[in-house]
Amino acid sequence: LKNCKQHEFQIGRMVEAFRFCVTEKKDILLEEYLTAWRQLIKFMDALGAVFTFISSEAMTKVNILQGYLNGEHGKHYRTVTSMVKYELENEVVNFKELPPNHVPSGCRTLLRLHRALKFLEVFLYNLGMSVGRDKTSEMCADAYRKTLSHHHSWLIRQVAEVAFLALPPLEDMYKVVCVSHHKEAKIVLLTTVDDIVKVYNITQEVYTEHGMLDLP
Ligand code: 1Q0
Repeated sequence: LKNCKQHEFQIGRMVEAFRFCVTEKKDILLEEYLTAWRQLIKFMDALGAVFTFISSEAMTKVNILQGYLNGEHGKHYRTVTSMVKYELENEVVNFKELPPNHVPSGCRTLLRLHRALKFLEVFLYNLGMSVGRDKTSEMCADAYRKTLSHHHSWLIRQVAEVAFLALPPLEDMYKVVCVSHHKEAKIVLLTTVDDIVKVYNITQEVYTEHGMLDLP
């Protein structure tokens, strides 16, 4: 794992994007949301080949949404609320399972990232609250079991558990957030968690309101 000055991931840039994506009207700007995700993906890639499988899965979701944003109905995809409204009105939200060759809706695609965001929140919280001697793999597994694993098949859960074992130790993770000691890391990580929570809650509310938390 390279340190923060060398590699491209900067937690600061990710946080900034998560912060910027919240509008005054408490909506989420999709473009900024995807920017934050691209930063995260860079980080996962920097962790090594084991995580490429996970990051490319996340990238697929980001690309689907970016495709809608750049597409002919792009203006309807500016925010989460406008996307939901547009897809509901045009009946492209697939409430039922669709054939595999069908292009997934923006709503179901964002839901996958949204669920993963909960995992990230809990993982960063665990990292921030750790007292220094905890294992990153255990903190990661704990976060995963409490969150994202509920939405994954048995097979994917096994793959995830194996990947966690390849996580670098805490000090190396700290280097990524550009901090050298524990107290500083704690502040950076817990501030990040706050910003993620805000984004998560807004999306969660929109999806709850429209009964879209279980899109297949
Ligand atoms: C760095 C640690 C990474 C830990 C990743 C945990 C998640 C593991 C499981 C991912 C398996 C993905 C395989 C495919 C899953 C799909 O079935 C699923 C649903 O999609 P679909 O189309 O089949 O209905 N897809 C997803 O759930 C999307 C999953 C994306 C995972 C993104 C995880 C993001 C986490 C990043 C952690 C970064 C930590 C940064 C810490 C920096 C500060 C020290």
